[in-house]
Amino acid sequence: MILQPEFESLPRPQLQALQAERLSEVVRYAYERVPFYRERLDDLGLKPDEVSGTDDLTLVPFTRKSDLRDHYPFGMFAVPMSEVVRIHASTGTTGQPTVVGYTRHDLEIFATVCARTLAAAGAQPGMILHNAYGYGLFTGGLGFHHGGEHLGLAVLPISGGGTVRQVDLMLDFRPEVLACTPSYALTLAEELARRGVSPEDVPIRIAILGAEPWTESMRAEVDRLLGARSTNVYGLSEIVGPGVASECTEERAGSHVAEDHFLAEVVDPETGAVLPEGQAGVLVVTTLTKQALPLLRYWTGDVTSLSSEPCACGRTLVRMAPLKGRTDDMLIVRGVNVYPTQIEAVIGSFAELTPNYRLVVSRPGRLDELCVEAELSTAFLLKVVAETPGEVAKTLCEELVDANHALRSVRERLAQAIKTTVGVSVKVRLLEPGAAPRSEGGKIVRVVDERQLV
Ligand code: DLL
Repeated sequence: MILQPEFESLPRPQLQALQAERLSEVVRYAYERVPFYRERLDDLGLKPDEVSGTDDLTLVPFTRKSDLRDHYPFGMFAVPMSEVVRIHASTGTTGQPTVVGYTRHDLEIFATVCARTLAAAGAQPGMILHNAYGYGLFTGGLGFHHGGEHLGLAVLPISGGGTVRQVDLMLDFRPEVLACTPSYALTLAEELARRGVSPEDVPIRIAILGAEPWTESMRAEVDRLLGARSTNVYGLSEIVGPGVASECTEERAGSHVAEDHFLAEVVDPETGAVLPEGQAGVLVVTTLTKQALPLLRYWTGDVTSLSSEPCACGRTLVRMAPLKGRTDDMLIVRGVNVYPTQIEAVIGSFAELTPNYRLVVSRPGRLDELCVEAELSTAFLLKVVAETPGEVAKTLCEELVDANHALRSVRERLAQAIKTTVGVSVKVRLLEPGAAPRSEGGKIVRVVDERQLV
């Protein structure tokens, strides 16, 4: 279902005209109300009316996370606190959190784009939404809460964590719609499988997953275990939260950007030049309608590409490809750029493994070492145990793997496949089922870079 066809299916020339009009308004608004933008543009000798169309946007410099940090907490707000009705913050891995404010109007936009996301995934009034995104400073929980209510869903504000209770309620209340991170969807699926609930008996039919990178193989696993059809949702707190872009259930091939509210560009990470459609670079977003925290050309750090190819769902909004990673969580291992999602995709092609893994980068000598800790599936390990005569050790130690042909083969084939696709030699450590980190509702930490600790 398309919630707002008047915007989501607007012919592109009209959509671009709307963007141009809103862009010139927001540039003037930011210039008049945010000292940071006034100084920036004055320093360049740029008058706000010189940015009258989207082509002029390249005149405006990028806004970076460090700019928000330098004006911590409220220095970039464009309205007095009397007009702010909500504050969120994202806890970065380093430094101060990024603080975001919303006026009542901003919250309406936030609820609307989340409602669009739910509708695009197939949710309809009358359905129950099991909302397991974290409630609190993180935007996921409250974003989908209000989005669900806006669409007319019955929202269960369960938040993240407490997996056993989540599954109890899921089996009692029978929600059709699940919203959470992809890693938490797998945690829930594992708990359901542990209880012997088969996918046909899991009530969930629609899962709206995002907030962290995931792959097609992970999607296949979630869909299979839950008996659901999952879609991807992208967003970031600085821009609004979830709902900046979302997949439609028809194609599930890239996320439609809510372009009437957010103008997307993809730029070269080195030169900052705008890249043509189809080329991967850093996503840069300009808010077109936000009041409390308007952002001009915000450097998201997320690596993607755009496509305006027509879509079967009828939306005309440009689509962004699933994230390749972030410019800043890209690992450089012995000079090779490695995105964790590339390794995740290789792991996903092994039936013997679960999608759960951890990457540990260290520098034991002078050279970097990347260890891929991959988790064996219960079914495969049981098969190995059944076929192995004699006593089998309870813990999966290196010696056991060395001594067992089937386990050794998985270890070698995985290392080889990663070497071929990613171009870097890795050490593989096989973990017992359940031993890799699991999400308790939040974003999962899959990469440990021990090089930074020395
Ligand atoms: O993660 C907002 C959100 C909540 C999105 C719920 C989707 C669902 P932040 O905590 O500010 O906001 O983190 C934003 O998370 O820049 C991306 O690097 C990453 N991210 C978000 N969605 C996806 C996704 C929320 N679908 C940062 N795929 C972004 C990959 C994602 N990465």
